Amino acid sequence: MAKEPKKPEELSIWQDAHAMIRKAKAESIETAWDRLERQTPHCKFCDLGTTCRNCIMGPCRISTKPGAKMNLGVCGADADVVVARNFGRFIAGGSAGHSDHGRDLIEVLEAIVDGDTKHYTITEPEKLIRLAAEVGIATEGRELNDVANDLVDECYKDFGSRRSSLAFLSRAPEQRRALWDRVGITPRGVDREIAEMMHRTHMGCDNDAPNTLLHSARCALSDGWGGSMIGTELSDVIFGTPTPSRSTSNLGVIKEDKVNILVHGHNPVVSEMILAAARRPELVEKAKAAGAAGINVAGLCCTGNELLMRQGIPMAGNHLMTELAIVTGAVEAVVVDYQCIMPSLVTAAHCYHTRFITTAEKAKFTGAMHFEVHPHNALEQATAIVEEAIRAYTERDKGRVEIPAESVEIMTGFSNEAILSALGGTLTPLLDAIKAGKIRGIVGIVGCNNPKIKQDSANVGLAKELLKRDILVLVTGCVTTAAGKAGLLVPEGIEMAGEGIKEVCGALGIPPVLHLGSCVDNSRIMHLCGLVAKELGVDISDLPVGASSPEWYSEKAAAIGMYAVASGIMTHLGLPPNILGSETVTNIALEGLEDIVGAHFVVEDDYVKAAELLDARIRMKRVGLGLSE
Ligand code: SF4
Ligand code: MSK
Repeated sequence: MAKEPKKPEELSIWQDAHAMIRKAKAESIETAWDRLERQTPHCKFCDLGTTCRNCIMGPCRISTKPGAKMNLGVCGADADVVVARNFGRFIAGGSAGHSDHGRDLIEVLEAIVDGDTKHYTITEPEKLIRLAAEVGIATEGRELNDVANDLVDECYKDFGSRRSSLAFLSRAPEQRRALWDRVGITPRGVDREIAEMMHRTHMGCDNDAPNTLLHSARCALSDGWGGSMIGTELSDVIFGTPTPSRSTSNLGVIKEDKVNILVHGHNPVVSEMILAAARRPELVEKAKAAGAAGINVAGLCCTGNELLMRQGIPMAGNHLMTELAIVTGAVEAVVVDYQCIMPSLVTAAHCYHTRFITTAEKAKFTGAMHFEVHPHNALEQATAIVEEAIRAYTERDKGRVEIPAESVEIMTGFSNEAILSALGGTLTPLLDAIKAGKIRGIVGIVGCNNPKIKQDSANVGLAKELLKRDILVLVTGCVTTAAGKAGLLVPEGIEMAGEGIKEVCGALGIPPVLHLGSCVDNSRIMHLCGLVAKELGVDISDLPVGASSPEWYSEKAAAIGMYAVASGIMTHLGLPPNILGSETVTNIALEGLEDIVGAHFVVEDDYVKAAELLDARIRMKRVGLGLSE
C-alpha cells in the first residue's frame, strides 16, 4: 500500500510553513519535501559513502557485508579508502564555497583601492587599519589606500602556496597552533589545501584513510581561519561592522502592498547594492507610480543574514522557507548570488509573476533572468533589477496572494566587536559569569534545514534545552531565523532560560541567543574562542564550549563542523555524514580525533540527548578549569 504523504504539521514546526505547504499543494507546486519523498529510500551505497566515481575503471560500489564479493573497487580500494576520499572531497567542496566567497570580497576591496568602482567604499577605515596591523602591515602615517592595498596583497597570499601558515592563525592560542604543527595540519594556503585534497583523492594517491582525514581537517582549517575569516572581516571593512539592532522575521515580513524583493544566497556584495538601489527616491517613486506603497527588501538564508546583521533588513526565512516564500504570490523578485539556492526556485517563480534573477557568472540557473554584477557596474545593475521587480508588481495576481503570518521581532548584530562593547570593552564580565557558573558554557548552533528532519524542530529544540541548562547559545546561518521565530532573539527570550542566563543577559539587555551572522561568520565564533582561550591562558579545547549543526545538509556545514573539531570544539551533528560504510573513518570521527585534536564529532538525532551530551562535555571542561560543574 502506498504510504500516506506527511501532513504539513509533520514537516515543519512553523504555522507560516504549514499554510504555504498547503497552498503549494493546492496550486500543484512541488517542494523539497515532495521530491525527498520520491527520492526515498536513497541508494544504500551512497548513504554509506561506499560508491566511487573517481575513475572510469569504475564506477565502483564497495559492499561492507562480511564475505561480500564486491569488497574492493577495480583498483583495489577498500571501503575505508573510498569513504575517506569521498568525505575529503565533500569537505573540500564546502571549504571552496566559503573561501571563494572570501576571495570575492578581496576583489571588491582591490577594486576600491584601484579606483575601479564608485559603488563600494571602505566604510570602516579603523577596522581596516586594525586588521592590517594584526597581519603585520605598517600602518603609522600611511595613506589608507596604501594600507588597504597591502591588506589586499596579504589576503591574496593566504590563498596561494608560498606560505607555511595563514595570516589569521595568530588569532588561535599558541597551544593550538603548536598542536596543528605537531599533527601536521597547519593550513598553509586556502587554494593549496583544497587543490591538495583533490590531488590526494585521485586514484592511486592517498590510500590511507586516517591520513586523508587529517588533510580534510587541514583543508577545513584553511576555511575557518582563512577563507571564511577573510570573507567576514573584509565584509565588515566594506559594509560596516554589525552593531545590535532590531528587525523582524518570518513570511509576515513580505508586504502585500509593496514591491517585495527577496535577496538570497551568501555574499553581501550584490544584495547591499540591491538595498541601496531600492532606497533610491526615484525608484521608490516608480514603485508608487506602479501602485505599490513602496519597495520592501527582505532576506533569505545567509545573504539575508548579512543584510540583517548590518542593515537590519527583515528575514523572510531560512533554507526550507525559500520555495514557500515564492508561494505567497507576493514576491516580485528573488535576487540570488550563490550557494544554497535550490534550482527548483526557478520553476516555483515561473508559477507566479516572480522574477528569478541571477547575478554571478559562477552561479547561473537555466530559465533565470541574468543581470551580471561586478564592482564597476553594481549600482546600475541593481537599479535595473529593482526596475524589473517594479514591472513584475504590475503583473501580480492579487487573487493568489496569501501572507500567512504576522512577523515577529528579533534582535541581531552581535559581531565580536558588539559583544565586547556590550560587555564594557573587555571579556572580563563574560569570563566572570562563566567562572561563577551563571553562564555554564557556550554552544554555537549553526547551519541549515534538511527536509529529512521536521523543519527547525531540532534547531529550536536544542537551543531551548541548552538555555535551560544556563548554556549561552550563539547562532549563525539558517538557525538564526529558527531562533528568531521561536522568540529567542529578543531580550524577553530570557524567560526560556535558566536563572544564570536570565540574570546575566537580563542585566545586559541582550537576548539569550546571540546572532553572529551568516555561514562565513562562524569565523567570528572561532575568533571569539581564540580571544577567550588566550585570556584564560588555555587551549580552545579546554574551554566549556561546544558546536552543533542539528539540521545540516551542505558540504559547507561539514567543513564548518570539521574546522570546529580541528580547533578543539566538540561538534554535534543531527545527521551523520556519508561515512558509516567505514568503521575506521567513523571511529576516527566519533572518537579518534579526540586523541589527535582534542575534540570529536557526536551524531545524535534526538535534540534532548544532544543537549545532554553537550552539557556533559561542558561540565567536564569546567571541572578541568577548576570551576564548579
Ligand atoms: Fe573504482 Fe578505484 Fe576507480 Fe574508484 S578509483 S572508481 S574504486 S577503480
Ligand atoms: S544558507 S549552508 S542552508 S545555513 Fe548559509 Fe543556510 Fe546551511 Fe546554506
